[in-house]
Amino acid sequence: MSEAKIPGVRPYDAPAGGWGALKAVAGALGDQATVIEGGRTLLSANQPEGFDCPGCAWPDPKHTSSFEFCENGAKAVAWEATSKRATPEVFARHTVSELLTWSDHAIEDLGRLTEPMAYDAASDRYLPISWDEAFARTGAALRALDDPNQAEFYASGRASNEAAFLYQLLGRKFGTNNFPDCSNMCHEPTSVGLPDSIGMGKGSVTLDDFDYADLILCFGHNPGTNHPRMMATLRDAARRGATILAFNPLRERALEKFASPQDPVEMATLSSTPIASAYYQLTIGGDALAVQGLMKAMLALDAIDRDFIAEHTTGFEALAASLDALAWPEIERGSGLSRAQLEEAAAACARSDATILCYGMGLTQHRDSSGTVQQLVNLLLLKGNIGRRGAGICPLRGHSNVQGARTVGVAEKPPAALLDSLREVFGFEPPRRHGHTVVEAIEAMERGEAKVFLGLGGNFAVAAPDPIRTFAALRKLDLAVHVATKPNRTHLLVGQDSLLLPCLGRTEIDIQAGGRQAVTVEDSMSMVHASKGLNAPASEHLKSEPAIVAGIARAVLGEDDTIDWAGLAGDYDRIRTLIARVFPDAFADYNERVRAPGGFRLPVPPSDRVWKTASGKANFLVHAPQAGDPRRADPEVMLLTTLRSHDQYNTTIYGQNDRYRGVFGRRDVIFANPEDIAARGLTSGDRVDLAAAFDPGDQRVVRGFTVVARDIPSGCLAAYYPETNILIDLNDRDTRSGTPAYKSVPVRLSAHRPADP
Ligand SMILES: Nc1nc2c(c(=O)[nH]1)N[C@H]1C(S)=C(S)[C@@H](COP(=O)(O)OP(=O)(O)OC[C@H]3O[C@@H](n4cnc5c(=O)[nH]c(N)nc54)[C@H](O)[C@@H]3O)O[C@H]1N2
Ligand SMILES: Nc1nc2c(c(=O)[nH]1)N[C@H]1C(S)=C(S)[C@@H](COP(=O)(O)OP(=O)(O)OC[C@H]3O[C@@H](n4cnc5c(=O)[nH]c(N)nc54)[C@H](O)[C@@H]3O)O[C@H]1N2
Ligand SMILES: [Mo]
Repeated sequence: MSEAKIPGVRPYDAPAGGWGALKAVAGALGDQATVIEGGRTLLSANQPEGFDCPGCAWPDPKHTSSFEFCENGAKAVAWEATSKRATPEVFARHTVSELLTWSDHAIEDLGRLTEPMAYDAASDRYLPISWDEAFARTGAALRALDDPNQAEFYASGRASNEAAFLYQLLGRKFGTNNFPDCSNMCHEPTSVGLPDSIGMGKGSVTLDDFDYADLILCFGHNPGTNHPRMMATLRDAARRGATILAFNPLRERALEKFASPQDPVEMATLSSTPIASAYYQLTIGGDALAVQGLMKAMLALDAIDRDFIAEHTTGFEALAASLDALAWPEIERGSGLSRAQLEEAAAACARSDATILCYGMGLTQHRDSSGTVQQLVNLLLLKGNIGRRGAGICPLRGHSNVQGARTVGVAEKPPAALLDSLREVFGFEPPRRHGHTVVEAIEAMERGEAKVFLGLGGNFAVAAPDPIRTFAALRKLDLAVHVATKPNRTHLLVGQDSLLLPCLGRTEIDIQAGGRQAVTVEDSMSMVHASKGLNAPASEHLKSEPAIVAGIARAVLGEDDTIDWAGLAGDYDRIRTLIARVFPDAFADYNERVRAPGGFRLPVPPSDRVWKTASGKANFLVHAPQAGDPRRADPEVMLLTTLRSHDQYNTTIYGQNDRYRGVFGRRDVIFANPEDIAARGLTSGDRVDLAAAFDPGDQRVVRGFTVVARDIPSGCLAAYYPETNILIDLNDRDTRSGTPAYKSVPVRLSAHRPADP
């Protein structure tokens, strides 16, 4: 494979981190003209008195006394603290139809929204309106609905606990549980799979556990790009001799070697630390069978903790029987790993007295992911690796507060206890009927049943699968209201009426009637802490998210509503007091505890081996084994996994490089196995088309991308999201959680043929 000849594709041999990362930060700050303020801004990220980095949900070390360096955190901060502005004058120059022809990067790169705007169909432009009018229009549209379930309250995971709590209160008082949430596209299999297994839908480890683990298993996540601060933790673990094993179809550089930009020796000598000692390149979607192979081999070694199993679990016999019935050839075929490889990894599991299992989107975005998550738990339970120091399950959450928003009630299937508590504290009867997930919300819009969409952040339409159906569904709305920091494509898919409400970001000073405010967030490890911005707001017209939600609430529910919305938005301590009343076990003394440096940890019963399941124990759950993906019976059908590049944050594309994968200045590439390329009469570097495998029409095609040979298992392809979302069928999702199967998209690869005119 002569990659050197492909424009923009060249080998990148350096470790992850290192000087490349420092150079990239300087570039990101320069591009957004945030150099002077940005430098100061960065120094406050994840400091006890600063703001929570909007980059990811990895926790902070307890004593953050020195700046924790993170390239992609720096990009996220620079992107928000930019000096570019999407003012009314900018919108006056471009029609919405014109903006729709721009790239996702170009639309957001217009900069920060500065004033409330409303779509004007006559001129096909967004024009400024007053806040009062924006609230009044939203209130009127919601009140005009025949049924509160005709509204959808979407949330993306950057909203603070305070904003999210008010949002769910507004939605429920209005009368619906329609809270489609970005987690429906992300870690929903964790929220659905873990409770039946261990009684809670969150991870069980703390950051300290990584200091004591013998073995760390990494399934389907790319920390060098998506959780860069995790690299410091993995590096420390590797250096003190812990074993790290990676299970990933692609060889991700950061899981191979990492140089810490904070280590003067590594920086001066250009050396690095090896991370994973073995790298298992399983087939896309092969995780459930790989884990079953690991367990089968562990049983053969008798590497199980019988006392733990007897005292703390149910279902072991059934699991053992299912593994017994599963033949090795089936495991090998379905996982793409050999028996010898799995036995080698199982031996490492057997040797370890404390194992942590980390996983990300490579595991959760398939058709059977909730079941796969339960298999991960089975593997840990075999040796009692939950609720022990140095051991546990570690789902790597996405957005910086996606977990917190869920905790405080943004959930389309709310637990009865939450609704009972809301009734008691607020004296109204909350709706009991379950609401819509993201995909269900799209279907409801498509049918014309959902008429008003509110988005608290995010880029709903671009993040979702199937733009052909999803974009058309949004255009059917009576009203869309987008609370956002920057413009994006979802805002341009206008129906009858559309409003853009500009909000403060994490980095900005938030002053309300009660003085300067801090918000609170929860990280991947259930730690809750405060976040306080320090930059001047991007515009004097911005409102905070809690203030916007309160403004909408007053317009919808009336000025005489029994909830003092204005008072709550004026002083967030009062919101936290209410959160503490609704969730007394988790948030008692919220205001006091969150003021302690580092914050506090929410109760995580599995960490103490308390199992809030129906059986009162941790449950081994049998997962009907499925050897490989039946859709691949046709040898021409390949599975595509859709990934993030190093220069993007979900649908926000910062730049065109994916440095660690050796791609520069472009995103239109498809990684494929060299033999698969040859078998189709192609050569690495050729232009190709990728078509949805089971679609009768010819619209679901990505045309003219360049195929690049890579070390990836046969039958597997990888390409960037969101450019490839057109290939993903809306109906293709995890059967139990509804999470779109973004990581196993059946496609056909062929030589490029220009579209028919
Ligand atoms: N800089 C930056 N940080 C981010 C984000 C971002 O976009 N940019 N996004 C945030 C969000 S919302 C999230 S959810 C997280 C996402 O963080 P990740 O979960 O790391 O996200 P992906 O880029 O989707 O990478 C998934 C990894 O899974 C692997 N993979 C693909 N298919 C399979 C499979 O079938 N099995 C296995 N075992 N592996 C597979 C891919 O090769 C890739 O390494 O990051 C968060 N942090
Ligand atoms: N093919 C494919 N599709 C995927 C995925 C995949 O791996 N493959 N991953 C899925 C996952 S894991 C996720 S989480 C979703 C992401 O889905 P979303 O969370 O909906 O998308 P983002 O791209 O994170 O949203 C970006 C927008 O958020 C707004 N924003 C940024 N900061 C703030 C803020 O502080 N407040 C407010 N109100 N708005 C703000 C900006 O306007 C910006 O344009 O995408 C999903 N889609
Ligand atoms: Mo996510």
